[in-house]
Amino acid sequence: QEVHAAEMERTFIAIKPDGVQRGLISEIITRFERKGFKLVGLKIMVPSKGFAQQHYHGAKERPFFNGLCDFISSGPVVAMVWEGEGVIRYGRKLIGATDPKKSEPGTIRGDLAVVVARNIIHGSDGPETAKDEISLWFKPEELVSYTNNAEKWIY
Ligand code: RTP
Repeated sequence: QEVHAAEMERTFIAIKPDGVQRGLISEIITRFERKGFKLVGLKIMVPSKGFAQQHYHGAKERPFFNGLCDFISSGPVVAMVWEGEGVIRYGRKLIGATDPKKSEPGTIRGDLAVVVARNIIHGSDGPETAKDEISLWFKPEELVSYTNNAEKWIY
């Protein structure tokens, strides 16, 4: 396998404890994979509450912050890094609006979730957060760079 010289855009995607408990891991991975994005990091872990607070530090002042961090640390989370052209923005599109009541059908939350506090998935909202979240959840050596055969047909 050839190794990429220039690195492509990457985003951090997490399947929250509700998505894991509901058996939606493969469904979610399938949607990103079939689109043509490439999985370059993957693990399952139960984050500590402190870790959840770090991940959601931007929402510290929100009324739901404490409940959210309790929830995220309540069970296994599937942490992933996906790579591809425009993956940060388009990943958010695949995921759908934060509140599943407003997510379009065809999106992950639109098809698979009902309430905002159980919206099954997280995706970085921009290049800066993507960089921060990837380095919070993954060590550099846990991420792989590789070329797959499909890529020459996707790009
Ligand atoms: P996202 O990227 O997850 O679409 O959402 P966001 O960061 O744009 O939105 P934010 O309001 O910061 O929410 C982050 C996550 O907190 C949970 N949440 N719970 N009322 C509630 O109980 C409530 N509101 C939001 C959601 O899981 C949301 O994804």
